[in-house]
Amino acid sequence: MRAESIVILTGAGISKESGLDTFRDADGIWARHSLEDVATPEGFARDPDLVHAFYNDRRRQLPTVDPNPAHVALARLERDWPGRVLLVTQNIDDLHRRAGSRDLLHMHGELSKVRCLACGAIMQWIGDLSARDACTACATVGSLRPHIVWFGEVPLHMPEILAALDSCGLFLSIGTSGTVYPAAGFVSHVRTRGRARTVELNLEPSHGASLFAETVHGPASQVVPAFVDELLAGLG
Ligand code: BJW
Repeated sequence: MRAESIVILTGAGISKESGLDTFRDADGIWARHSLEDVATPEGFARDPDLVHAFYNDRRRQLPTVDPNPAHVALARLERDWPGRVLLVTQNIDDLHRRAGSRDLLHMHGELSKVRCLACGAIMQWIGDLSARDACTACATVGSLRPHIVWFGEVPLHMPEILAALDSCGLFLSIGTSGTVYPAAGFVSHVRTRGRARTVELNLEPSHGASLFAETVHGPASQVVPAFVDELLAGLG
């Protein structure tokens, strides 16, 4: 028998216990920064130095944090589950990859990549980025931006994500408030297509909690490994 495929959506809550802030919690990123200034193309056009400083700070944090048991459990699920386990993350950190997940789509981009507005090249970027840097592909100065999906921009990999949602047997949503679309609409998308089991794992009920058939609330580092254990035990 073919095992059902699993699609997992993760958000900032899964990285909270690694030491990275969420956005909308009381101590979150949007309590300290204006979303319009740092996470829109208009904000970047107005003040690129401010946006670079915001993402440089967050890029510098990456080597100081490690994957937590929730990231590790999802990598174990991908390794041990006999069907496909596609991990779709809204997070721009690299903790899923460092934990060992490989079938992974970063729908809101990646902190460790930049994109050239002149030639379209996408490249790895480890240090700080500034408006004075040159594109390593076309040499244009001042054309590089973080490879991040801001408000009003189209998230990445959407056709592949929607196709996977259409055919999955289990949709898991972990550590996301369910406020940002299109990710917040994935659970409804899955439910209108039919038979998939839908489960939310989050610290507290998200905005979309009532749309899930099952909810488990608690810190990701505890509820995710326990849920993965349960799924793998069900294989017999
Ligand atoms: C824990 C925990 C622990 C804490 N354990 N859990 C009106 C209606 C509908 C849509 C729109 C609308 N007006 C505008 C839109 C569209 C807009 C949108 O959704 N706006 C809403 C705010 C209304 N969306 C867009 O513009 C998107 N693009 C788009 O729609 O294009 C059109 C299109 C789509 C598809 C096909 C074709 C066209 C782009 C959205 C880009 C989002 N970008 C950001 C910033 C960039 C990345 C970055 O800087 O890091 O992405 S915003 C920010 O929010 C970030 C996140 O990825 C995203 C989601 O946040 P997340 O992950 O859910 O975090 P929080 O903080 O909200 O929640 C954390 C949760 O964890 C909480 O519930 C906690 O309880 C929990 N938690 N500790 C477990 N230990």
